[in-house]
Amino acid sequence: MADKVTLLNAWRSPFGIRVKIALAEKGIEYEHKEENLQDKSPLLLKMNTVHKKIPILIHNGKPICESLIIVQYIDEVWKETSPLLPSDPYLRAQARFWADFVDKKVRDGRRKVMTTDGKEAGKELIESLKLLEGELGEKPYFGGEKFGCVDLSLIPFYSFFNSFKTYGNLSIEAECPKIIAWAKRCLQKESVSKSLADQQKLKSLL
Ligand code: GS8
Repeated sequence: MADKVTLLNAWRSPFGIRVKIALAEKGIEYEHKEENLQDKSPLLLKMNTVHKKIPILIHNGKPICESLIIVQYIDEVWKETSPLLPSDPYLRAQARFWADFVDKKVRDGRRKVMTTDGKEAGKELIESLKLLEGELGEKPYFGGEKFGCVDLSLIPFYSFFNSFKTYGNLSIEAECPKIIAWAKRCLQKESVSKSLADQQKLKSLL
């Protein structure tokens, strides 16, 4: 039986974008269902009874929730093509650590920049991005030569870097040039450029 894969998503969700990139990297065909988060569908409420959030991957009728867990699930189920996590247990743990760091520091940092006066939060965010720059080092991607889990965890937030300027008087371009160069490298990949939120549409919401 062919796999039936459905993604419940909202177009501008950085978490949903992670899953779209993972599916594109693996070349998996799926149905994309856009959710209105102000009026969630009965399917969403049934498939994520705990958090009631997108993204949700439905694989042959069974739901998987939480973007990083979904990405790891995709990597384990479709393991033949484009591995997203290293096979070595230590390197896998490192990749999970940095993906988790993105959630704790970049995601939450972005929220703080947008909801507080921005200055202090902006500084913290830059510090986190600098730590990520250190981890990236001279490698093209976080895992080395190949695009992987840490890259796809962070790249959806690139769309919001421009808005950081507006909120916190920040220039990530000046402070973290390596991250910007890395982001531009990622954007050259079709799996990334096709999955990111529409920039014009995003700008019109700011
Ligand atoms: C976050 C998902 C999330 O915040 C993940 O998947 O990694 N930790 C989760 N989803 C938001 C949309 S993106 O901002 C959502 O579904 N919000 C609906 C709500 O809170 O009611």
